Amino acid sequence: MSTNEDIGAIFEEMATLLELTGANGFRVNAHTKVARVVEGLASDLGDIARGEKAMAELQKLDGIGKSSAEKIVAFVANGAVPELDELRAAVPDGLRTVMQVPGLGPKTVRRFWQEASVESLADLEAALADGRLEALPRMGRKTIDNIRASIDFMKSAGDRRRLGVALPLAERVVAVMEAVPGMRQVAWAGSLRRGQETIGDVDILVSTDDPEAASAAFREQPGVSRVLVAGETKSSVRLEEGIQVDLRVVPEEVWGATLLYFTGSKDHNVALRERAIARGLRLNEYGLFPEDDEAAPPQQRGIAPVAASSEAEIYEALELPWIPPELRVDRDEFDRAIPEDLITVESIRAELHSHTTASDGRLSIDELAEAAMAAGREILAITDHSRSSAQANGLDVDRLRRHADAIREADARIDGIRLLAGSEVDIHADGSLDYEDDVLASLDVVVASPHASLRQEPAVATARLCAAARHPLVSIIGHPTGRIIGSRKGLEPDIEAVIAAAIEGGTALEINSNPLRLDLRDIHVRAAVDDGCLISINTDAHRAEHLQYLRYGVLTGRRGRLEAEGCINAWEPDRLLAWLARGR
Ligand code: DGT
Ligand code: CA
Ligand code: CA
Ligand code: ZN
Repeated sequence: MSTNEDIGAIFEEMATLLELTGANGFRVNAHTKVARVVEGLASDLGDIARGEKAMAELQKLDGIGKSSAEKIVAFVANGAVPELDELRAAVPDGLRTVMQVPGLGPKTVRRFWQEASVESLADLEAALADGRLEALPRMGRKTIDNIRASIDFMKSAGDRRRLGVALPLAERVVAVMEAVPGMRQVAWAGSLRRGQETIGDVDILVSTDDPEAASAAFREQPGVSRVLVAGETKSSVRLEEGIQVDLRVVPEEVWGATLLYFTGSKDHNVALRERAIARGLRLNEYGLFPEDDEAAPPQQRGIAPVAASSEAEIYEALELPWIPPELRVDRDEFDRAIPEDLITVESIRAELHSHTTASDGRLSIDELAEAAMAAGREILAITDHSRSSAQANGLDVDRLRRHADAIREADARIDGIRLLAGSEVDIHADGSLDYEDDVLASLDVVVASPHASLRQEPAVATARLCAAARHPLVSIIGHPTGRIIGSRKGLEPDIEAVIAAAIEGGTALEINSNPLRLDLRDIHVRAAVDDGCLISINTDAHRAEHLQYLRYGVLTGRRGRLEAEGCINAWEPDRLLAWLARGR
């Protein structure tokens, strides 16, 4: 994290803690505002706060007063803010977990704490069970039921990590291993290589001339909180982030067989072994061997494998094409042709869903355009929130018109990227949209997304999404279900019906690449692709770094058999622009 992000996080935490302690709304908002300002700054606050005129310079920034400036200076000088430490001491630790229960905000949590002595998740469950919460004034039956459902959902997610957490950690471990002398090959396998939305543990394989050095480097790498296994060919550690990483040291001659085995899925492996048996062969993690009815493993008897060094060679010996890891699930990857042109990060040319400071993003139009260009996009649609998303500073019609003018003015001025004026329009609970048709028609792109009423009955949700998908002025349905992985189930529509409506309306369904969302999810993408529905992969960037989420959306698309032809973001820019302009 940069200093600005650290300071932003501190002010956000202070705002939450202040709200929990019952501070007045004005103070709470002042802290939230500082967090926003700080995180959106291009210059490094560390430099400013270390400068001679730090206090004066800081107070020149919008929203930063004397006391905020003092906190920033204190943090940069000592790495601590006394007021924050006091707040942390005043609020029970367990309330942080309670705050994570979907649907519970600081105001409600404060009431539970003050009026029902809830100081932890366990307390909350007890208070639900013994009727203490229901006895509180103005506490509806429905709210209580929602809290119960949210806790169940939180628990069922278990301790799996999101792809967006596990992948950067795996990259860090791979970088450590690649630097070890004698290293030949390093790769991750398992659910991570298959691009699953959540990861149980990270599996790393290496082949090296110096196994001892590799294992030592792995166990002694920065960020290890515990060594769980320390063997010659297998080590296992827990990282400070709470995730387990397994290392296997593999002879280079059997690299392919081991990579294949540890990539899984288990079901895919089982199916491969059955295929081997049917061909008089035996497949294990050391290779594909001729079957000879001996019980002892062939590799221990000096039997030479038919294939072992590469995955492709093993698949070939089993009369299969090489199957991309994202498709290794044992559903129909053995029976269907492998898609020839599976979507890749490199093939994506357009970002069609993004936010600026006009609503809840952190960058100006120019900064976002710059960031998108740097990330290699040729087209950028700026789609700030619509008026009903008040918490996200949604735009009323007047502001929207002025914003669209500003985007078009920037487009005329900035070379190297095409900017499109758009909106992320709320889909109301009944399927109607948040702006009138004449407003929508004046835009280049309309992303219609559900943000509120995400606990609807499935049939109502289906009708809602279908209505939006059929609307002639809607280009894309954004994060169609609104789910948040591990914390909010979101809408549960009849996905086939939504796909049919999208095809009828000429609308693309989004894969939102934010690793908290991945919405559409893999199986829904697959259903859409099979039916011939167009897909749009977007990052929903609120900051420059979010543009890097693209890879998570792409992995999800690949798991859904999405090819470049079916993804509008991969089209030739002229083709995409013509498609977006239809009916406007
Ligand atoms: P995860 O970690 O729960 O997200 O899922 P995976 O798929 O990474 O599973 P993991 O870490 O337990 O094992 C990695 C791979 O190793 C797995 O995908 C397939 C292979 N594997 C592990 N144990 C077995 C097994 O008992 N039988 C077979 N056929 N394969 C296994
Ligand atoms: Ca794993
Ligand atoms: Ca594992
Ligand atoms: Zn958005």
